[in-house]
Amino acid sequence: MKKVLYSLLVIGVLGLLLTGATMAVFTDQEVLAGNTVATGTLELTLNHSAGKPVSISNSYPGYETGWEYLDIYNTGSLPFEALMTMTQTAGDTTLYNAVTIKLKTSGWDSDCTNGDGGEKTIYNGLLSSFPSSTLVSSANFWHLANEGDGSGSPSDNIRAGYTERVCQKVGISSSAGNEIMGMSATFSETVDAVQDND
Ligand SMILES: [Ca+2]
Ligand SMILES: [Ca+2]
Ligand SMILES: [Ca+2]
Repeated sequence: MKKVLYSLLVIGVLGLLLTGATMAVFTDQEVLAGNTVATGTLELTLNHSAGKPVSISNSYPGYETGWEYLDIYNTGSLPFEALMTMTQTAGDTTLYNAVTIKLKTSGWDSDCTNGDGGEKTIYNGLLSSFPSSTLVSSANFWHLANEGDGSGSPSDNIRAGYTERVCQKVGISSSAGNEIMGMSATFSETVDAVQDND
């Protein structure tokens, strides 16, 4: 029995030696050094016309402001989608529910009022019915920011270094009546910038 074990041990050692011998191969190696990964920045700056935020007094059913605007400026290094949300922050909800808003892009130039063919309506209706997180940077709404967009398809983003001008009018529904007399309401317009992956 001892002899058999000894024999097995010898075979094992020989096996290891043989294996060791076959593993002695030539090798070579080159290194490609200096790979670096860095992240970009996603940053939005909101500018606006002198008439924004609106401060309307003595309004009435059927009242409407002239065109004012918000400029959504991509101050980061990555393209982003711009989404808008309207929120009542104070005052009478009865009046808030009678406030109307028109949103459109300024078209082929920065002028909200010249009615060029690129001016497209984003929303026209009651402020309280404005869908939250509405995409306002789609090329369906033609605007300066997306002209010749090379940052992906669909063209639904604002490129780094570019500005989209969102024109707007605020008014009071002409179907409102005495129930809104002598009231006041305050609202916020929130713009969210979301990383654009397509
Ligand atoms: Ca225009
Ligand atoms: Ca895009
Ligand atoms: Ca997108």
